[in-house]
Amino acid sequence: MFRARKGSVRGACRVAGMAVCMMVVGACNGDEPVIEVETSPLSLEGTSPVEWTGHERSSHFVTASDGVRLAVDVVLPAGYTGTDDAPTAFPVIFRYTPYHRTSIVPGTGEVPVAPFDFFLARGYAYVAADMRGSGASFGWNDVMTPMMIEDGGVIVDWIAAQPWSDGNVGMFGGSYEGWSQFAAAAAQPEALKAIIPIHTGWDGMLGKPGGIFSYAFIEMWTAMTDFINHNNVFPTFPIPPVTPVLDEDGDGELLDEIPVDADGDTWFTDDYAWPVDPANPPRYPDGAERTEHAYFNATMEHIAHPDGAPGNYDAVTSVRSQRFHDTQRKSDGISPADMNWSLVPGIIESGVAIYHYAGWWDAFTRSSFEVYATLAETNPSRIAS
Ligand SMILES: [Ca+2]
Ligand SMILES: [Ca+2]
Ligand SMILES: [Ca+2]
Repeated sequence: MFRARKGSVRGACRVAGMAVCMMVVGACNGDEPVIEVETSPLSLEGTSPVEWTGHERSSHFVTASDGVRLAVDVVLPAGYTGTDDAPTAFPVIFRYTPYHRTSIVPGTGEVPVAPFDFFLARGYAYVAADMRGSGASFGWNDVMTPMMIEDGGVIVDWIAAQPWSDGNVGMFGGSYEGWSQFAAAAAQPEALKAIIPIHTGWDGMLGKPGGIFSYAFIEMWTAMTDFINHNNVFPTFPIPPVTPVLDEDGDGELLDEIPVDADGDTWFTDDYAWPVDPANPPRYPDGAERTEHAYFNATMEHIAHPDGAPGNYDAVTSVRSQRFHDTQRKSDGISPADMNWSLVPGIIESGVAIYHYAGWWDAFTRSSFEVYATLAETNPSRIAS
């Protein structure tokens, strides 16, 4: 761990990133230290008092500019125990994720919100959104699809317009959820004040560290996201299906909105025709009929279809095809550089405050330092390990 103040060689680091930073620090031998890395970021000193004992969750669709419906969960503090009048508008912690905004536990129908109950107990609202092409959102994606940038801004603007929001939004999350914070910031929504990107997956070439295709990592990640984007129920898989947005039969239950896996292979996506065949529509655990089939239709939009209908692009193929930073990929014609460095002007213009958080042995330590070094002089910035 090195502790040091900001110094004259930071510009070099801005360009070259972590590896060179470490060399520069070594060369400076402590005389011209570079980056101050905080080493006690988890202190709870100064946090708001615990004044709420519960929460209320609801699900919504927010419509993107191209009409794609994005699934958003809103979790508000409940059970106020403070002595002042109970607040009705809250600052908001927003998580923008490809890994399910919330999951519903098979068998119980429970929808856990931990660890964000920490914030709820202290008077923050928690909002989580499924990226397009994931969870219960409609649409399709490739890795870091540019429309996710605009979507992030749309959702923050939507949050700011709600009566339970006090107009101040902060974001939190790691890896892809670190990138999504920079994406939302680049859209410059006025309410977004601060972000906490953790071991950020920033570089569009992160699947090719040093120029070499990290096949094992990308294959594993692709398989995992394929499972969760199909809302598959696999007995030993740690991420249950995403929480349905609509209670289409209005009985207060949500598990019954997930179609039956008719042939018992853990996937419901292979059991029914899509578009929905009115003569043989998806079946549900309660045997009741549905009209919209929102959960089924959203999930099916994530899937690559043999007839050429849009679906999520295969990440192994996508990353493999990205030979250089400026190589345009087939799915949407963008390059790895379009996924991150092109965000920088918008992030600077947003003025958002950034608290980077990384571990020395995380997969994306280099990314965290690259982004910190790039934005440290333009945006209020701190970094911790
Ligand atoms: Ca229901
Ligand atoms: Ca099946
Ligand atoms: Ca029912």
